[in-house]
Amino acid sequence: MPLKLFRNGLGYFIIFISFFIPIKKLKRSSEEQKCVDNESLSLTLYQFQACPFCLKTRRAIKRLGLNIKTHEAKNNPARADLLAGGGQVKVPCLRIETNDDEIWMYESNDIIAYLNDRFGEDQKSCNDLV
Ligand SMILES: N[C@@H](CCC(=O)N[C@@H](CS)C(=O)NCC(=O)O)C(=O)O
Repeated sequence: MPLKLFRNGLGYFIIFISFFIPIKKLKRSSEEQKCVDNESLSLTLYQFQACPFCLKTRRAIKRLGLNIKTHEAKNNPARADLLAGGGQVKVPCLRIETNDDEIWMYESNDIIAYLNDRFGEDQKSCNDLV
């Protein structure tokens, strides 16, 4: 219990500090942003508010200007959904819905790499829309 309180306190302290560290947001045309918003509908982030790895992931999401739904996995039903879908209650986890399947991606570094690859400066989709 004291360890849990300490971890939560530390998490919120890191959130507080990060509030003062600016995020340089990626610039897009409104057409590109609409396309990105549309693609983001298929993504959901399961997270804990005070988790540093989740904060890192949320900052990457903000930098990329993505409107991704987030679910607080401390509570049900999100916790139960995460366990049933991904197999473990570990955050952050990005649920990626495809046409006929879904992927539950764990590990903040993997999630950030995936988002950078899909929506970053050299993005593969929504690029150079007129
Ligand atoms: N290497 C992982 C670490 C993730 C991690 O340790 N997450 C913690 C929260 S900060 C967690 O989900 N712990 C399980 C629990 O608290 O039930 C990452 O970078 O995503």
